[in-house]
Amino acid sequence: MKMRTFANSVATLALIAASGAATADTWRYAFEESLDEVQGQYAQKFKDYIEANSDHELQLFPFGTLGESADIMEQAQAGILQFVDQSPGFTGSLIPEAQVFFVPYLLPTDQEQLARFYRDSKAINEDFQDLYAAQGLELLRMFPEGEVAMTTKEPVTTCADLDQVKFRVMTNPLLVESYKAFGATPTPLPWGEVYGGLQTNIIQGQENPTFFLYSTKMYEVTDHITYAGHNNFTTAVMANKDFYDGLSEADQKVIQDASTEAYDFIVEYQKGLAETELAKIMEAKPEMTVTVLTEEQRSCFVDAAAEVEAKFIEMTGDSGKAILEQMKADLAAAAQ
Ligand code: 6CS
Repeated sequence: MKMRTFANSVATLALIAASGAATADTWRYAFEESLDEVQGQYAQKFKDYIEANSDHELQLFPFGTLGESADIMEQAQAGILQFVDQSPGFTGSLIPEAQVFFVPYLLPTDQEQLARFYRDSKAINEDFQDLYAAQGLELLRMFPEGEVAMTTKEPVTTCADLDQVKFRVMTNPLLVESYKAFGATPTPLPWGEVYGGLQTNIIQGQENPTFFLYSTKMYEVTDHITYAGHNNFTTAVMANKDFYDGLSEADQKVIQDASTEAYDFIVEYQKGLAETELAKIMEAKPEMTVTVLTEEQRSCFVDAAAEVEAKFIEMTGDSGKAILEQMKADLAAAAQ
């Protein structure tokens, strides 16, 4: 090869390497639910967008294929996975501030307000981005999965009914404090142990959004559904930060655009989902009771919120306090 041609080829290769443009890679994305549940629907939209707008391919790994939530997070931090969906319910020990999502009654139940909040919130799109980045993660998007309901073996109409109830929560210290304040005996467990735990009576209650109560057949192992309006399930999708930072600007843009596309889709997808899935539960098990607590009935849960908020600040200090205040400001803005 002539010297000039060789030099040109080296320069071209260097340019390609710098831009990262010419490689068609296979990226791996794991999440905590199945393909037809909310996280799986989001992941499929994200994949479709990436594959339609780049040469890259995305491999999806639903719940169970690579382990529990804690396992897929480890794999994402190690760079074995490029993308991971882990809910703050499992991120509490890694990023204590992420527990803010478990201060009861902080998030509204109104779907439109929530959709605006997750999309525009400074706390989420700036402050949490920095906190995730410090753990080697590029936070791409947080989104809601629906109001959580308690499912139990005995009826719940007030906090006193949770006395002596071993209540499964995600492995999150503040959620433990929350259910303590509600009067229950909180039992943190990974998701894979919940159905069996209820079946064998190791636990007698758990909480999750309505669609998940149907899809995971929680109605088979509990008899009562109670809505106290105390929380909305939040989840988060992120990329391994070294991987993300090493991408070309064009690839980063495709990922950001895919996140926006998937977000808009998932918010729309969930409209009316709680109602349709509750109807399916009632069809499968007509004797299931469904109770929406009155204001009076939920007052003890509301009262517990102040205690849990104080606990959150005790656990996270100034940084948690700042996030909490920012979230409140963002929620107020989203209410308008
Ligand atoms: O309660 C849980 O552990 C699970 N709940 C939902 C709605 N998604 C994934 C998570 O593992």
